[in-house]
Amino acid sequence: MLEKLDDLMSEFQTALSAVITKPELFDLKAEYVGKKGKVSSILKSLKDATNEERKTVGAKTNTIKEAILKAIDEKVALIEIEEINAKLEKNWQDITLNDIIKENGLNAAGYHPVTLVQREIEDIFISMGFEILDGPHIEDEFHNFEALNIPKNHPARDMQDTFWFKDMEHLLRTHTSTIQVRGMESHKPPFKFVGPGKVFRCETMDASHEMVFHQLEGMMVGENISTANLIFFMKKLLSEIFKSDINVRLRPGFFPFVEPGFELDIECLICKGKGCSVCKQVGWVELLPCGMTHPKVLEAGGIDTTKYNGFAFGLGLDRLVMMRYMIDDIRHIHSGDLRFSEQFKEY
Ligand code: FA5
Repeated sequence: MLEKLDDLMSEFQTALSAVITKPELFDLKAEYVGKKGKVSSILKSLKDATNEERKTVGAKTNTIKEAILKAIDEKVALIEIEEINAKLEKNWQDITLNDIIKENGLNAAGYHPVTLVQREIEDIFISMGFEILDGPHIEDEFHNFEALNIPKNHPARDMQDTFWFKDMEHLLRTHTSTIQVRGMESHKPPFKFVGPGKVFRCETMDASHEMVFHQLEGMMVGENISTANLIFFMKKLLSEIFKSDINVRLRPGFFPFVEPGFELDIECLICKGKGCSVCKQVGWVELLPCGMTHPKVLEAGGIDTTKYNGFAFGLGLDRLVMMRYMIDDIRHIHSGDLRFSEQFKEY
């Protein structure tokens, strides 16, 4: 009987080494240590054996059963590692090998069009000596309104529908002009910077209005800054981005933080000025409001207005992206739909 058990163990080991998959392994387990398996039938056959035999054979059978179960557990772990390795081998991608990925038509990651245009604009301004600044999405009343010459109860607060926090002192910034205030707080003139970022307004959405959208603020403060300087930088920005002649118009615009203030519109490139849902049938798109910084704003920022002045602008980044890539509805930009973003894939 003891010999029979030794044979059973070596038979099991040979069978185990031939097993490749988990189902095969579970079949083998049932065959040897299952309820009706080979080990159980040896134990059952002991009912007619002597006490002495039952003791020695019983002990050995249990040892063998444990050895089989242990070997099966080890084999499960081995098979699982092999399965993972096989998956990795089949699916691995070196995301740094973009050219190879592109050449083979594989599905590689790319940047969102807003990121692409934002980076391009940042490069344009860096090349002209501007810094890039950032600011928080959650702001206080001072940075979003008061320091920008929009005191409490000023009708201009209603120009931007605000998401307020319960304390009615904090809010989701409604524009990147907050970055002007933070920039003035942290810099001594002369300085020039741009600050891109998300802004939030509780607005009804349509083809050109989102509740969460992007702006890119710009500010330059120094001695004898003029409207001519402002127009130079605006023209430079648009010519670098569109790389072709586009029709623009400058008209007076009211913003409490600039005086004089302007609205710079571009002819709608979606309909070529004929009128469509993006430009609300007027043929022009509001893109780049700007103006000479109001002295009250400079003073709130701690700047000596007897010596310095400046300009500021607040570009509507999503609308620029729409014009650049002929996107006829702003809601595509935040859709998260890969069929949309894959069209702009650049690396
Ligand atoms: C402002 O937000 C001012 N802070 C801009 C500014 C800065 C003026 C510095 C002067 C000096 P306005 O609310 O017009 O202004 O928004 C600026 C631009 O953001 C608009 O021209 C438009 O291109 C874009 N924009 C405004 N509302 C939305 C919206 N709901 N969805 C998408 N883009 C929008």
